Amino acid sequence: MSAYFPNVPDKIAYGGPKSKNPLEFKHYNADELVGGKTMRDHLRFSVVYWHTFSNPLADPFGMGTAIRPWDDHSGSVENAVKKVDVAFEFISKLGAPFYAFHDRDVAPEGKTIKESNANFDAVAKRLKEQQQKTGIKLLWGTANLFSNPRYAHGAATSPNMEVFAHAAAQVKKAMEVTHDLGGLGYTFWGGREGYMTILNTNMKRELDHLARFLHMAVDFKKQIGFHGQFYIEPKPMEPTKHQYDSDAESCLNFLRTYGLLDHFKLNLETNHATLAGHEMQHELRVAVDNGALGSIDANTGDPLLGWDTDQFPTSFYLTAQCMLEVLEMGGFTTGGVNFDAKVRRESYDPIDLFYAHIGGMDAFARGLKIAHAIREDGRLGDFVKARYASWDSEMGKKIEAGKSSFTELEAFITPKGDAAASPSGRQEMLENLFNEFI
Ligand code: XLS
Ligand code: NI
Ligand code: NI
Repeated sequence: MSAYFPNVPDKIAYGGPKSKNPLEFKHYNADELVGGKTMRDHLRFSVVYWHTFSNPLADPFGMGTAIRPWDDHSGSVENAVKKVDVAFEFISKLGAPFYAFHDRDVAPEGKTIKESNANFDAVAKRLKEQQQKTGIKLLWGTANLFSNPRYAHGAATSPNMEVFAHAAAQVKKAMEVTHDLGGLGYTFWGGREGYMTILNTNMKRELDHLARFLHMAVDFKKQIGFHGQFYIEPKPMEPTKHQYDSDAESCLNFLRTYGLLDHFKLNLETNHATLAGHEMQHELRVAVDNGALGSIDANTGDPLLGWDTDQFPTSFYLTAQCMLEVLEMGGFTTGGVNFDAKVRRESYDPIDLFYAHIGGMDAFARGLKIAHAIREDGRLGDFVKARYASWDSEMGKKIEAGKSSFTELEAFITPKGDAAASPSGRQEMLENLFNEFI
């Protein structure tokens, strides 16, 4: 079945940490148990259609460099159907159980909504056949509401009501197709939901419209009986200067304000956390603490480049931090580790797509083992618990239960003269402890 990647074996094998074969996993061993669960089930890897099969690798200074022998550059439905076969050969060989797409990366947009929908249906038919043949599942679907010039001013936050209506029609279709393909989720990334200048912007009205849009999506979900999880994917900027869904906390606040919290979880992306001035672990912790971590768009930025470079994750430190939070929440349910990442413009060969994904999967597999070992060891968890020990005292418990007052606390602390000294935070010792496991 080596049609498009003839030099790649039918299955990327696990070669172990000593393997020197770049087409073997060093750490990801799908069936291996970590804490009683297979690595496959812990990590739930997913390949993204847009970067892996549709991205020509252009940048603002130059055209695409990607060599993709299967692409005839016609933009035809026939070529899109062929690309499905390429995608499923790739994902099967890699051994990832899931994939994700935007409507417009799988099928070309037509001149009218009708034509676009027909194109989408034609390609979705092949996606369904390939899913059945390979057992690969759709982690989530989404609609591209940011590439077409009609969305230049936003989609659900456009000042133009007809653009809002167009976006509604597009999301309706993307939800139907996702549902039909048995998708486990549906993601909303506000591609241009934000503003470039506040001078021309009615922010309140735009946010109200975005909430209306999402409420309609919730209604439509019920209408068609789609039980997949809805996700919001935060990002603070790019393409707009200020995106409304800027980070985990702001998304949760938005969802809470508009009565949407029960219907959405977060899909957190590493490079977006960086752009928001947060560590990914911070974003994940916010979501976990609110019972709202759904899925991860796994990638990484370059510390010296200030934009969303969407690189494949390679740092064990980063992946261990991510997996600590995932394990803390008890593992993924509907979501997974979705590689929203692209190879560099200089890495234009088809084989580079394999090297990139193998490296990302290995980085997360190793991160999983590190995180599991840190939790089993227990010293880190014990330290944090001990740091808050005074809160387990009688008075601490009373405050936490909402049963104390300023007056009572004044009477409690005044005779003591001052608060007891706080023990050292031991940051460096804990950093050393973390490194013991890397
Ligand atoms: C862009 C986003 C996008 C979403 C899906 O920065 O990460 O790729 O994941 O629309
Ligand atoms: Ni993403
Ligand atoms: Ni991104």
